[in-house]
Amino acid sequence: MNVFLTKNRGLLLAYDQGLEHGPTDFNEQNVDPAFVMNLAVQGQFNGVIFQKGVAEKYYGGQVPLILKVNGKTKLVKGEPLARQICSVKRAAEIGAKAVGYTIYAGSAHESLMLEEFGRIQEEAHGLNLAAIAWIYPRGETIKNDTAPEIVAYAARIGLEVGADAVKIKYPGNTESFKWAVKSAGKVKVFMSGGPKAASDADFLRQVRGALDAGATGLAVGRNVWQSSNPLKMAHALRRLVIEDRSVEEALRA
Ligand code: FBP
Repeated sequence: MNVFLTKNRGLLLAYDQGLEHGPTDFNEQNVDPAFVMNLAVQGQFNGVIFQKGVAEKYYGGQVPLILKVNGKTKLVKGEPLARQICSVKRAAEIGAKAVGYTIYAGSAHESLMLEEFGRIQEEAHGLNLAAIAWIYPRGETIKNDTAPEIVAYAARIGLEVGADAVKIKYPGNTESFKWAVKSAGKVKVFMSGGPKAASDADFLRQVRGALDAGATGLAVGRNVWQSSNPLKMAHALRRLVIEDRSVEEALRA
């Protein structure tokens, strides 16, 4: 995981939403993967997250790559299931330093994803790649995916299944996230960005809360590339996450 860290903190740029949500997330500028690749470089991100197709055509090599090896569209209804769609070997050939895999814990299909992640984690470690698990409790039985005990459970699942890092949702306050970070043990915890917040300051406050709880960093997409000034937001996040500044200081410069 060290390749994704500066001063033990990491700021990752996520851009797999084209598969997960479709172009509805995009505007004229950020619909172009080249724009986001350039943003990852200019914004000095510690990593960029692509699906295989985007990586093959747009990954420039200047920022460490996390290749998502499973995924699904939002066109399908019912209990969520995202199966493997890229091999670990192919991820390594494209230049990835880590593979990413989403586990919908609580889904009627979770056993398939747990089994698949188990195999992928072993293959990734065999090729010296990190294995990062997006752990999103979801499905009929999950009433509130940001309830503190659900977020902590997600974090713990990451430890149990052998992830090097987990990407989990912020439960809304530092105290609850502290328990999640503790539950993850030696696994690095990244807060997942989520839909665009009402203001930049609101989003930065959530991230500050996660960092104060012991998070290693943030994996963010929409709150950066949907911003009216993506590069400015990227710089503010870098000051917050890597330089450990306050929200006010991060917003200033
Ligand atoms: P965002 O910062 O845009 O929320 O990206 C994080 C992420 O995990 C993406 O990697 C993924 O495509 C998306 O969120 C999944 O969103 P959803 O919660 O709708 O499944």
